[in-house]
Amino acid sequence: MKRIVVSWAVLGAAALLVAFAPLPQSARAPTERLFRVEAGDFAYSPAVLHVNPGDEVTIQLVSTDVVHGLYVDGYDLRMSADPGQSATLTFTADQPGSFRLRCSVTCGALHPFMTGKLQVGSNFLLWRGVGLAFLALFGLLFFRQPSPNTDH
Ligand SMILES: [Cu+2]
Repeated sequence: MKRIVVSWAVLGAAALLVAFAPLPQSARAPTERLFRVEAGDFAYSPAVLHVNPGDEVTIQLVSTDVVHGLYVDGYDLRMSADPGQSATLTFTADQPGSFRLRCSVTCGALHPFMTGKLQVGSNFLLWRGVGLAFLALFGLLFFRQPSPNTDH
């Protein structure tokens, strides 16, 4: 019985650690990042831009069909590119997190689905969630009570 209590305490401590441990600061020095994003056929390519906090990010938006825009949620930045032309936007990725990119110019039927993502730093929330899920699963398997005997 005592062993079970100790095991629960260890599991609980591990869960707290996973959920609330301070975030490690990025060891990398901020750098300049250039992304060439092609916009066309209601999609961005690449659709996910991954940078480190503090990076100076330049997005070169190239439209391959009609006029497309690019709006960065959270950073409140927007740009648009005419067909066959490109536009550039430079900013410092000073807010960590995950930000949605979306087209800011109504470009056709699938315009609302033209989205992408700017990921600044690691997705810690996701990894914490994954860690907690694994701990819960482990706890469930480890402490599973023998199923009650339903025979009469
Ligand atoms: Cu568009």
